[in-house]
Parts: sequence; structure tokens; C-alpha cells
Amino acid sequence: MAQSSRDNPQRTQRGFYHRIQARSLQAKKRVQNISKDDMKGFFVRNAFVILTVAAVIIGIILGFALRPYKMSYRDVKFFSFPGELLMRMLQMLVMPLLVSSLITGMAALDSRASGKMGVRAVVYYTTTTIIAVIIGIVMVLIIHPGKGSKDEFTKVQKVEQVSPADAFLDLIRNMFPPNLVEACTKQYKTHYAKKVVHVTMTVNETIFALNDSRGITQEEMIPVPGSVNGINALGLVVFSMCFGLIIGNMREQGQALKDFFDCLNEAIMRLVAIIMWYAPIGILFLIAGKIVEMDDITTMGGQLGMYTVTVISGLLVHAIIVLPMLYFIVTRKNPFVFIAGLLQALITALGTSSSSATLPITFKCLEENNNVDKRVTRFVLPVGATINMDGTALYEALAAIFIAQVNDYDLNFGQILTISITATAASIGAAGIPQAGLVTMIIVLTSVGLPTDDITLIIAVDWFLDRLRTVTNVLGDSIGAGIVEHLSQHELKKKDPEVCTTVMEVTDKKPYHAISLENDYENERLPDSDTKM
Ligand code: 7O9
Repeated sequence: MAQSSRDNPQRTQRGFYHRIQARSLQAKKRVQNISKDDMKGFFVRNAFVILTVAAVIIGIILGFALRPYKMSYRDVKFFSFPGELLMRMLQMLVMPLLVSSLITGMAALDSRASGKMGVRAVVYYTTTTIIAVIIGIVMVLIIHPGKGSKDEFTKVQKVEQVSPADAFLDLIRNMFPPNLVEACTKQYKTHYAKKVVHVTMTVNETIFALNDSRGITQEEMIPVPGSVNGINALGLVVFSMCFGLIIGNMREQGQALKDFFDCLNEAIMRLVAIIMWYAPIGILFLIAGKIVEMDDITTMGGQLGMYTVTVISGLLVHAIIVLPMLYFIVTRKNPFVFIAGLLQALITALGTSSSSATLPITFKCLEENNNVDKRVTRFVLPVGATINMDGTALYEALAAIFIAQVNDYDLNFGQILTISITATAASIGAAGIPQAGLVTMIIVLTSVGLPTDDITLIIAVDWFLDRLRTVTNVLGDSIGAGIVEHLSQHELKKKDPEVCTTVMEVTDKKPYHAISLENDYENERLPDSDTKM
């Protein structure tokens, strides 16, 4: 058959038309068959997405419509109150969600599987972050937005100096919170205090006063322990992962805790489902409020405008080309179908400008729309939200080079490399560094000796670019979950969730049988020496 059609091109062509005709007929029939119910079904299924997209559009229109009225600060705060409520509701869920999902995620996998999955996730995070930094640098070098002088910028303020060494130590300290309850509300931060020290040798160029004929006293800034408000995500992640791993290995003894956190996670996800109905209203007012509040865009200088365009193009290249391509190469599935399932999370990220507040919605989208395995999302998403920030890394590298360009400061290859490394490290450590946004930017700038006060030049557009960075961050985490799931199919199949559910369902009806089933399964999985009790 194949031979004959290859020999006769006319026949092949006819066959081709025939097939197309048949297909179009089929499609026509399908369209005719679409009933009102189908349409209703489509709207009900996609209600969230449709409502959320509508909220963004209405929010933008409303925001611009209200701008001419020049509302007072107090009025703007009243106006964006529904948005503030959404932020508070989402943030309320982040802590219990983070802890319960990481613990159950780790407990559901044996240590070898979670180790392998962890390595895959970390490789993905570092690769994408490095790619993002490279895109940022290439973009800023090509577009060169920082031509001209600094004169067109007006706001120049002093920026607090930070010591990179202290920030790094704070990061490590925050990984091990001494008080878990406090870790839910506070982060450790080194503060500085003035101390008068007595020195017997002359110290150059410092403020000193003569004490007596034998020596001098000198004022010195010394680091003292302190804290700032904010969830210590890194500490909670470290604790929950270790805790989950341990109860996973405890088998029957750990079952009660496993069930507890499983149940907690399920309950939180049901709360998320309720909050999702409110999300469109919240997003509408968050966006409208921000547009009403923002400074006049027309006064924005040419350089700052070009800078904004550069950042947007960098983020777009990463989010629309690199990440989808990576997803396609690994999974051979359509990345845009995957992204369409994430739309609500991406829009929430745009509205809240916080990837941690978006975490609950990201979970829902991935698990329900994209059917990503719960054991993967529970494990990968919280870690991703904490350490994987592609948009932030791209932004920090780009901003540092922009500041160099504005100052007519020529960077050599070594300095660009230093910027890439510090920007990557800063995005990984951001959640563990108190008041990260500004502090990490200062660290990147000081690493190559750029003036830190110039951060104030780009603060005018930061609120806007932050939203786009957050979308990129959330997309990076979610695509990471999709890729890790695909790569871990083998490990996941070993302990199929269906097996777990059947066991659980049976447990409800026939407890004894279920327990024996479960034990059999455990015995099969563990080496002989381990099963001795
Ligand atoms: C952006 F895991 C969680 F959900 F519990 C979690 C909690 C808090 C994860 C992270 C954090 C956290 O503190 N993150 C953090 C992120 C802290 C400081 C700075 C940033 C960087 O934020 C991004 C940016 O500014 O580029 C962006 N706004 O993804 O949220």
C-alpha cells in the first residue's frame, strides 16, 4: 500500500484531500453538536480563569479612569482595601501550607526517591537561574539603556550600607531557627551598634578622640543580634524537610503524624479553593489601587523608560522562550497548554507581586489543571518559592549593569562574571536574607564597587518590574514541578498514588485487611535488615 501511494503522487494527493475533507466534516459536526450545556460547562470549568482575566482588565480600566481624580493617600488605601484583604488571606495560608506540604511530600517518598528528586530540582533551579542571569546581561549589553548622564534622575538619597559577610551569616543562621514559633513571624538580622573602644595604636582616618596621653578611643560599629518581621521561610523549609524525612522513615510509628499533616494539607487546600472565589475581586482592587497610586509615567526619563523596556524584554525571553523550550525538550509536551493551566497563578502573582503569597494558588493550578503529582508539587513548589527566583536573578544582574552604564563605568569580563555569580547567589538566598530586596541589590553592587546610592534611580519603576519578576518566578517554579515530575516518573510509579488511595479506602472499610496490605507493601520496599522490628 505504502509502496503504491509513493509511486503514484496523484493518488497520494487525492487521499490527502479526502482526509482533510473528512476532518472538516467531523469538525463541523462537532461544532453543530455543541449544545448550550457544553458552553455552560466550558464557562463553569474555566470560570476562575475568565473571572480573573476580566478582573485584570477591569482593574486596569478602573485604575486609569480614577487617576484624574487625584485621590488622597487615605482614599487610595480605602480603595485598595479589598486587595489588601486578599493578600492577608493568602499570606494566612502560606505558613501551614508550606509546613504541611513539605512534611507530607517528604514523608510520602523514601529517602532515595526524594534524594533523586531533590537533585533534579536543584539542577533545574541552578540551570534556569544561570540562564536567566545570562539573558539579563546580554539584554542590557545589547540594548544599552544607560546612555547619557545621571542628571535626568532626580531622587538621590542615602542607602543604608550592609556588610555582605553579615548578610551571608544571617542567611545561614536563618536556616536553623532556635525557636520554631518565632520562625513563623521573625527573621534574624544583624544590627549595628556604636561602641567606644580604647586603642593604643593610631588608626588612620577614623573618628577618634584623644583619651589621655597613653592612647586614643575610637568609635566602632559592632554587629549585634536583632530581628525583623517576616516569615523565616528558609528555617521552616529546612526543619520541615528533615522532619518529613524522619517520619517517612519511621513507618507505622510515624503514621499518625503523616496522617495528621496529610489531613492538615488537605484542609488548607480546601480553604484555598474558597479563597480562589474571592481572588478576582482582590486582584481587581490590587491592580486598580496600584495604578491610581503610581507616579505620573510621562515624567519618566528616557533612560528609565529604556531600562524598563530592557527588563521586560529579558523577562519575556526567559518566560516565553527559554522556560517553555526547556519544558518541551524534557517532556515533549506542549508547554503552552501547561502554561494555560497556570494562568490564574500567574495573574495572582501579577496582582500580589509576591511569589510566596501566590503559592497556595500555584498549588491548586498545578494539581488540578495540570494534574501534576501531589508528591512532586508538595516537595518542589515550597522549595522553589524559597530558593528559585529566575526573574529576580535576571533583574539584579541587569540593574547592576544599568547602574554601571549610567555612571559611565566600564565593566570588564571579570566584573560581569562577579555580577552574575552574586546575582545568582542573591536570588537563591533572598528568602533567608532579611529585607532582601534592597540588601541583595546592595550586595551585587558592592561586589564590583558600584555606588549603592544609585539604587534610588530605579526605585521609581521597581513596583512595576517586581510584578513581572514575580510572574517569571512563579512560572519558573511551576515549570520546574512539571519537569521534575516527568523525570521522576520511574520513582513515582514505584509507589503509585493509586496504591496509597486504595489502601486508604480499604482502611476505612476493613481495617485489618488494610493494615496487612500496607505492611506487605512496606516490606516489599524495604531491605531485609530494615524490616526487623
Ligand atoms: C517574588 F515558601 C514560602 F512560601 F513560605 C516563602 C515565604 C517567604 C517563600 C519565600 C518567602 C520570602 O521571603 N521571599 C522573598 C522573596 C523575600 C525577599 C525577597 C524576595 C524576592 O521577591 C521577588 C523580587 O522582589 O524579585 C518577588 N517579589 O517572587 O515574590
